[in-house]
Amino acid sequence: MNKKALITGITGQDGSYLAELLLEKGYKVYGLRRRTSIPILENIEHIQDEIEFVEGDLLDLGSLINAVNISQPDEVYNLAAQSFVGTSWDQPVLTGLQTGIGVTNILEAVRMVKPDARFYQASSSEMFGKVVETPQRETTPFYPRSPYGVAKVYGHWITVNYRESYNMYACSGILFNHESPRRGVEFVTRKVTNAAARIKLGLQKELRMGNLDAQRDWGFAGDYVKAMWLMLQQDKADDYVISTGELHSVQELVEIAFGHVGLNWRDYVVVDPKFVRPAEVDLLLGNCSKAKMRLGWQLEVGFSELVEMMVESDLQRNSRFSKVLI
Ligand code: NDP
Ligand code: GDR
Repeated sequence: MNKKALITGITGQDGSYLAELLLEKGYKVYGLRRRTSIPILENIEHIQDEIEFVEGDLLDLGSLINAVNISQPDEVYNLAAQSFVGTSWDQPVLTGLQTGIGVTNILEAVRMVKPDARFYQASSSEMFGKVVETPQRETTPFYPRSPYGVAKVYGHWITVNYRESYNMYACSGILFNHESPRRGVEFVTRKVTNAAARIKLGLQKELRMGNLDAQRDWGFAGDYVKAMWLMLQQDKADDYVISTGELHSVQELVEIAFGHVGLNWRDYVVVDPKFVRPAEVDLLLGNCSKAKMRLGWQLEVGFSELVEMMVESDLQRNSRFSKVLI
């Protein structure tokens, strides 16, 4: 019998790569989708016929109970969240509900309907926030610096708590930034690669940015979803850091992206205080030795390769518009 998985956040970056991976492995994939006035399925257009969609929302417990009931999953991946850190200052309450309390809702649905299902929670390096220890690992104390980070800390601990309270197989993956051509355009990597492509094609004149000195540990989303799956295949549920162990600044990202299309970034990039955050996370660098040792997880795509892959994809996507304009 094929395994069954329920993925929340299936329309997002990670949901789409995870759905592809599970379909390849022969899973029956159910995707929780919320109602929108215009459906945006860009990331999963190519596999939508293979996915069974269930309508629901993390804020609506009844809809989650229904989704778990319909799918009777062996594995549940909770990837849904208000995931943009910047927006979390503009909508802190909604972020708290979706990114924090929403985790309790889905855990409750699983506990009530299918308590033996294995559960994955999408935790985040944003929980580390202000540097207390570097590189950061599973035991590093949390010091979140945004309403998003605070909500993720709640989601993390409620997952641990359900494991300890109900003996559920519940894991929390503390993933560092991971990117791809399917990344939302407001996140810094995609904002930069999209702008480099558009400027090259004559569709945009400049790029307005926030803090160029921020440093991150950026990996490829396609590699990271493999770690999510591995976490649910172990004898015992546990929490794992997933990262590359390499640090790069936003400025380096800009240099590589613009360099790839033969432009000097200094001619186009303008620092705009509008994009500087009220409280910044200066540096995130992960130590994922536990995942490498216990899960046998490995990454395949390096930083420059990732940025170049994203620029190439944005060149292709945007050249459609430039042809229309010509
Ligand atoms: P995206 O923003 O691309 O996707 C978020 C998904 O959540 C979308 O499918 C969205 O649906 C869905 N969603 C949002 N709110 C609700 C809700 N109330 N009910 C149901 N669905 C909802 O995020 P990513 O794919 O990048 O990230 C996946 C998860 O991993 C998130 O939880 C994120 O916080 C976390 N994470 C991400 C990291 C990264 O670097 N990408 C690193 C660490 C953690 P819709 O299409 O309808 O908007
Ligand atoms: P982050 O990702 O906040 O780390 O959260 P983002 O790409 O938004 O920012 C990374 C860093 O770049 C700096 N920065 C800018 N960021 C954006 N978006 N736009 C800009 O113009 C800009 N200029 C500089 C930011 O200040 C920051 O330091 C991501 C999300 O995917 C979360 O959901 C996830 O949990 C974490 O990664 C790990």
